[in-house]
Amino acid sequence: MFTALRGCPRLLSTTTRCFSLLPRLQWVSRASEGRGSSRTPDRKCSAKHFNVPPSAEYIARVTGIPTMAKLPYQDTADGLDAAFIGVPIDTGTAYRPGARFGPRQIRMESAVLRSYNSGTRAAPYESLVVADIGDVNVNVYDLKDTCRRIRETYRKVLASGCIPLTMGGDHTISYPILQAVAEKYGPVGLIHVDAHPDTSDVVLGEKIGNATPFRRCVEDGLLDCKRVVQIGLRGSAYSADSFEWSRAQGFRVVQVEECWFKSLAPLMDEVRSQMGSGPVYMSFDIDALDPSFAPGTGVPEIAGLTSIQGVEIIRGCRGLSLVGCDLVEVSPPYDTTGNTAVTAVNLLFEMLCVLPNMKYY
Ligand SMILES: [Mn+2]
Repeated sequence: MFTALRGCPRLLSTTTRCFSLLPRLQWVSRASEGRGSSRTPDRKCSAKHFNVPPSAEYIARVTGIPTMAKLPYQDTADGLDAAFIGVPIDTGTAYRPGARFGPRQIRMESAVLRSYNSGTRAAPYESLVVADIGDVNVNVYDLKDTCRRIRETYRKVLASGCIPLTMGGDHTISYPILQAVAEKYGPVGLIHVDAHPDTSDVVLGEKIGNATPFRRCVEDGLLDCKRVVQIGLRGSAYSADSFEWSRAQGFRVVQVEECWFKSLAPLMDEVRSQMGSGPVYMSFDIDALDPSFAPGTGVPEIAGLTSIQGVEIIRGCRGLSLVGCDLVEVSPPYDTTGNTAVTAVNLLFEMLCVLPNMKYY
């Protein structure tokens, strides 16, 4: 409705003053937008009907039910090009808990988002039909059952042709998500941004947890190992050659020391060449960023990437055949300012803005 009214400021101000109409102004649904050609006056890219979040120019940020980016909620991925989906678990966390509250906090802080990317001039809501499809109904008592539920949910999401943008949740979730992704696409390229390789074999006797997902992915043949890059790895380790297993699989390992004091745009030129035209999944652990930017996370490590470098990595994925993205390990109880979640919100928006078929002004 907002878009329909954009060209009619007098009508808009009259309408927004009318409190009884506010709930209807929260979202522009595809269903309502289709009624009458005047409702899409300034869209040039497609005849599709899009979901457009309300603008804070007219609808106060603090109003409404907090879906991701103030998009409409729907309970399946049907009809969507991309969907935000939460996986609220921290039962795979080896250290600080709290990531089960990540999706809720990300949604709440996402009220800060606007509809366009001023840096790249991406117009995601003129390009793709996007919605928030809620959370996977996890089993908080049983991590393996949770993995089964994630896998089955993502099978359905992917079968509908939708690209999932996942809000974690601890990093365990990338394994069952990639099981579903590889079922559809075969072994995929992976851009893994993290302080840690997450390639342990067994931790405390367990094969499934937030330190093991990418070891399991390799064992299951889910990754095209020559098209895997791990960026931002650092910290104290259990041995001196902690990243050797990754290199032995054919992964490119970019330790954080290679990232210090420089733009990562040149690195991403190389990563795009490495990924080629095949399907690529992006997994972004918020702990890749320095704890000064993102303290609210499970296993913080100092001397990490800057927020700017995080954005450069994601913007450097433009042009790739991204088939899914996740942003994991936001732990709101340790996020005393909320800025870790705000950072996660903006990184997820940047992910949305590099998906295939994006329109840029
Ligand atoms: Mn991780």
